[in-house]
Formats: sequence, structure tokens, C-alpha cells
Amino acid sequence: MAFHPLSKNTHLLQWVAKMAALCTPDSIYWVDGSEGEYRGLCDQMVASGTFTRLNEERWPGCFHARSDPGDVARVEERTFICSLSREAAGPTNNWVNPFEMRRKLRKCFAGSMRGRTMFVLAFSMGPVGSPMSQVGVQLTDSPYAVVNMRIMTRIGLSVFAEIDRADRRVVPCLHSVGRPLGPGEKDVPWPCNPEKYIVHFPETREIWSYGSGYGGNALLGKKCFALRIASNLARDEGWMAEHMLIVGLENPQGEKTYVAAAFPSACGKTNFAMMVPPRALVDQGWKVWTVGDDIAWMKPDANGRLRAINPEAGFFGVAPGTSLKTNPNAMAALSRNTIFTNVALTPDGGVWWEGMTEKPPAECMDWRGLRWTPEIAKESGARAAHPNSRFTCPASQCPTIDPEWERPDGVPISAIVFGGRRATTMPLVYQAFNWTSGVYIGATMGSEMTAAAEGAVGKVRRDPMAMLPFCGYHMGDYFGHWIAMQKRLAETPRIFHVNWFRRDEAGNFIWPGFGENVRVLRWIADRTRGRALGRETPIGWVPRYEDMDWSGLDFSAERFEELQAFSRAAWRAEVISQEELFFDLHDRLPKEMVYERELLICRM
Ligand code: SAT
Ligand code: MN
Repeated sequence: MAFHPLSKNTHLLQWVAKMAALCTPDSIYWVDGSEGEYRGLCDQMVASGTFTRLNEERWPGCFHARSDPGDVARVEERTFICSLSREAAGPTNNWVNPFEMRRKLRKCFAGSMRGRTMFVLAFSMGPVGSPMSQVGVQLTDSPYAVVNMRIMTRIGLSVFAEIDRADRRVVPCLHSVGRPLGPGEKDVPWPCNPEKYIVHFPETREIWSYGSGYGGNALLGKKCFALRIASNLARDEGWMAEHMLIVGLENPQGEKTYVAAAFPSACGKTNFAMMVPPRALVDQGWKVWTVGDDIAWMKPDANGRLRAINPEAGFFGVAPGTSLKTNPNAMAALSRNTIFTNVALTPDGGVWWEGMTEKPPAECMDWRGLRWTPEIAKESGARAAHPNSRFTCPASQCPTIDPEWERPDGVPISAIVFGGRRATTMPLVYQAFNWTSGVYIGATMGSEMTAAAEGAVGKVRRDPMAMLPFCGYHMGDYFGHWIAMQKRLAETPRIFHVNWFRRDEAGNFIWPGFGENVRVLRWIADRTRGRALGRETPIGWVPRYEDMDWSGLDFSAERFEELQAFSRAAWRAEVISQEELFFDLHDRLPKEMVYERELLICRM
């Protein structure tokens, strides 16, 4: 048990002492990251009622946690970018004057860890010691956060050693669930506070998170560090921190092409990262490899080639909808050593969620701990698993994990793909004319909110590069940074837009999706290597029917025409609706975005 410091870094020691004096925990524990320590913490949480151990035979090494019903997702209204000026945060982020916010936070954190242990958790985003990695230390009173962070990041002794050896800059992350315990007071299974603050100080690279124990609010390496703070680091240092999966496509000759892709939520990002190619393509020797499912850090190498690492070490995936049919690789990854949060518990000590099996269990305990049966669900509409219930599992357990996924210098990125869920307008795939027009495509990307997908055509939420809740500074400046990256690159990745969700007049999906998307990925990879032809349209390059590999799929040329159709009328409405977001950003919008829009209108 490490109740003594595991680092000699004086800045770190002083900061820990200062924060301990503020939060007044009962004890300070330095996390070494060992397996034994992890098991001990899990045992402790089983004893305290936070965790339920699952059936060891069917779910080896797995645990189940049930959150407070008011603490089930990220809280965007309570997320703040406290830059010195409001202008720097931009109109799409919540901003509070940092001095005022610090005063508020000091009040919240004063005594907030009373009766609890403060864990000192050193973590590396990216492989330990990689020149593309970044180091943080999270102080937290949540053992749940510690064990999840052990799966999601690299933690412990090796990271403390890295801090001491290289004297690395450390991003300080302070986290408290905000539920101090009185003397002898019994803890609740999921301590949290109704008042929540998820706060970022971009200039000093600090994160302060208060009141929540859940996901992105509490696992501070993820959205807070790897996106909101890292987007600031990346802008200043000339690289990119993006909300993107990284996937590799290997052709029958053994040549791999890596692609980074951004999709808004509910577009099947995790599924795309772990796709299973259709039988006919597998037989030809095509393979899909997973590098990451959520975040990509991309940096130009010495030759001006963009290379990417996945800064994470695990998947924090949405459980509902994940099944052997939709994502067998995720199912294999989560079959052991996994923490499930807010899914349903089955009577035999297993877990279940909507969409996991065609037939629901006859009975289970839902995510709130209430008895659930299919009949009850029919009557009340109650869900067995919360729609945002999650699995936390090691990326190394994914059968398609790329052998190169932990390369310290990352993998070369040949293409960037943007996508959204669109019932109309957007073809299956098109390629931007060049980098700038590709940035415009990313900046204007949008998705229909899932409920709106039924009828209300045109209800599109703009989510530039899927970064709207994650960019830690002004979105207009962020587009400017994308444009500026071209000058640092000897060869820019080609940029594409995809849409798996186009519908025909009868309202049916035109494209089968899932593994068949590998056909699109193949055209993309071939385009980046100059091996596939296409046709120029007003919006970009599109594949002709004969440019796609159709082996093993019965998909007619007429149906493909329907899928790829460019409608002037629909695009007219699209371009007009794209303007809305630009309106908010206009004082910092790069002129390239304005010109691209003009060019698009001209071509139409
Ligand atoms: O809760 S997280 O922010 O980690 C996951 C997500 O919302 O995408
Ligand atoms: Mn995400």
C-alpha cells in the first residue's frame, strides 16, 4: 500500500499537499497501477456496494456498477472553458471568468474529501514515453474513477518514473464526487453531488471536476484532457487533437492504409472502428484493424507525414445496441476484465442490455435496481439498461486490435473521414477536392438527431468535426488551425464524407451498412493511393458504380445511383442551413471557409 509519495517531483509534491489541505481527505494514497492494487480496490467496492462481481465463469474479471440516477452522462450545461477572455472560449462553450470560477471551486472543494481517501493517479495519454504522449495526474476521491482510468489510460509507477525522469509537464486534474462523509457516516454506493462543475482552464492546462462520478465527468483523461485541454496544446504546438476513431484497412498484398474518422454520437463510431468485412472481401484477403474508437492525436512527422496515436488504452463504449451481430469484436473485447455501468443484471450474475440478444431475458434487474421483465417494459416503456450505459474494457482485448496500435510514433494517416446520420441530401461517399474544401466539409458536418430521423427532414444539428462539446477554444480559431495544418504537411491526408443512413422514398435505408461499409473504406483507401477512379460532381469526387467492389453483394447500379444522387434542390437548402453556425462564429471564421462556401454555390 503506497501511502507514501511515488514521485520526487517537487512541483507535484507541493500541488498534492496544497490540494489535500483544501479537500481534507482522511488519507492520501499514491496509485502504483499494479494488478494487485486493482483487485484490492475492486474488492473494496464490492464490499461497499458500489460493485457487484459478475458470474466468474461467464464474465471472468467483470464488475457491474449502478450510478446514481441523476449521474448518468456528461453534463454539457455544467462544462466550462474558463479562458482569460470570453472571446477565446468562443460562443459555443460555456465561459465564466476564471478568477470567479476559482473562487467558486475553492468553496466546493473545501473539505469535499472528508472521510475519504484521496488517490494520486498518474496517467499517460498515449504509450508511456512516446514523444506524442502527454502526462496528467488526477487527484480523486473516487475508487471507481481509479479502476476505470486503469483500463482507459496507462497509469502508475511507470508514469511517475516518466514524470521524474523527463521532468515532464503534468496536466493537473482535480476530481471530487463532492460528498464528504461525517464521522462514522455510512457511504452510499454511488456518491455524487447534484451541483456539478466540469471546468477547464486552458491557459494553465488545468482540469477541476466536481460533483460527478460518471464517465467523461470523472475519467479526466478522456474528453477533458485528451480533447478540451489537448486541443489547446495542439493548436499551440502544431498538431491535432481530434474526436476520431483510427482504423486500418489491409489489402490482400498486406499493405495497410490508415484512416481517421469523426462522426457525431449515435452514428456507429465504435462499430466502424471494429468492422468485420463481408465474406467475399475476407476471402480476397482484406482485413480491418482497430487502433482507436474515440480520440486521435495527430502530428506531422519529420517528413511532413501526418501520424496518429490513440491516446487511450481502453474502450468506454455505449452498451445498448452492441451485439454479436452489430459488433462481434466489441463483444469479444468486453467478455472479460470489464466494468459495466448502468446495464441490467441477470439472475445468473450476468449482464444484459437492449439489443444484446434478440430475445430479452425473462427477468432481470434494470439499471436502477428494479425488477424488469419484457411485460413490464411493454406496459411502462422502462428500459432494462440506461441508453447511455457503458462498458469499460481494455483495447488490447479487441480481436482486431492493430499490432501497431501502441507504436510510439503512431500510424500514418492517409485519409480523414467525416460523417453524419442523414436521411436525405448526402450521398454514401464523396471526396473533397482538396484540403481546404475538406475542412469546409468537416466544419459544416451535421447529423439528424435520432428522433428526428423518422420524419422531420432537415432537422440537422451541426457538429463541426464532431468537436462541438469538446473543442477547448473558439470554433472559428479551430477551423483556422485546421487550415494552417496544411502548411506543416508535405502530403495532406485526403478528406472524405460518408453517410450510411440515406433513405429512399419509402423511408427505407438504401445502404445495408455495417460490414458492407468496408467497400466504401476500400474505395477511400484506393483513392488515397491513386488506384481508384471517380467522377467529379459539384460537391466533390464520387465513385462510379464500376469503381466499387461488389463481390458477394447484390446491389444494382440503379440503387447505387439513388444512393449517390446529387440533388440541386436539397443542396440549396443544405448550403443555406450551413450558414447558421457560421453566423455565430463569423468574427473568427477563416476567410477560406467563406470562399469555399462561395465556390460551392458557384459550382451548383
Ligand atoms: O462520458 S464520455 O464523455 O466519456 C463518453 C461520451 O460521452 O462520448
Ligand atoms: Mn466520443
